[in-house]
Amino acid sequence: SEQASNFPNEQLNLAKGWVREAGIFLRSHLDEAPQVATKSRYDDLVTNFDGQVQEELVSKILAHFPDDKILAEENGKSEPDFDLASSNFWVIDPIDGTTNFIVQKAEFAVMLAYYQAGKPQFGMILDVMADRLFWNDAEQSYCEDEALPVRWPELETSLLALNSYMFKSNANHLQELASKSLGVRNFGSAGISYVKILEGRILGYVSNLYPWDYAPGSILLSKIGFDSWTIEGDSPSLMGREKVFSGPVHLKDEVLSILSQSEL
Ligand code: 2AM
Ligand code: CA
Ligand code: CA
Ligand code: CA
Repeated sequence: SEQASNFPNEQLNLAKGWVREAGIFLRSHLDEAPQVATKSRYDDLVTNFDGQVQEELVSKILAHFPDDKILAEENGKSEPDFDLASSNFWVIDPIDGTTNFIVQKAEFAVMLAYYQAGKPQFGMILDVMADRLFWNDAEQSYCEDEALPVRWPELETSLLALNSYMFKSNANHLQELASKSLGVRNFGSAGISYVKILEGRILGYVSNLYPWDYAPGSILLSKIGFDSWTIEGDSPSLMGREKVFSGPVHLKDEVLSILSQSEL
């Protein structure tokens, strides 16, 4: 197909190596106490490793693709200074689940997404401690070399992942949604939550997310019959933070009709 022949295989194959190298770097420095700083509030943390991993990924990308653009969480790259609708760009979260990285040394991810002429092409999530890479080509998503099946889960027989900040601040309609499910889980990492969805362990994820949190997972999910929407039912804009539901397409209306009554 035209879509398959245009697929950026060179970028995909390079990015797999770069993300795996980032994982090796992080695992090899785990016995080193990270330098921790706060960002917006006491529980919004960043370490020296977040910046180092991002700089390494950015320099590798720009060495191969000097005209590509970058949208990334750290180091002043968090606002797009290019046209999202027409550019070739990379969205990077160098460590997703920084608090887990600091406190648990587990359940964190390195993530990126690639867009060609403004169109999503591939997402990549490395579960660093499990050393498992989730990625996609034009047709399917994979964990390592294993293709992930399309799924049609139902709420009544599935678990939901919820963001703990949202749950603390206004739980009313999240609780209504949660009560229709088998139970809720909180993983402390958007990337790990997306991995659980891709594996069929979790039905969906409700959270308040930046583009680098939801873009990689959303592209991966699009190959198994899932997607991400704002509470209003739109595609997230890649502009700033948005309340996002990621889940199966066949449950979009049911879930958003519950969430849209709330003031999350
Ligand atoms: P991060 O670790 O890359 O910051 C749980 O905290 C999840 O929400 C993580 O994936 C985290 O990504 C993300 N997140 C987004 N905004 C956050 C914020 N302001 N504070 C803490 N975590 C945030
Ligand atoms: Ca962060
Ligand atoms: Ca993140
Ligand atoms: Ca991060």
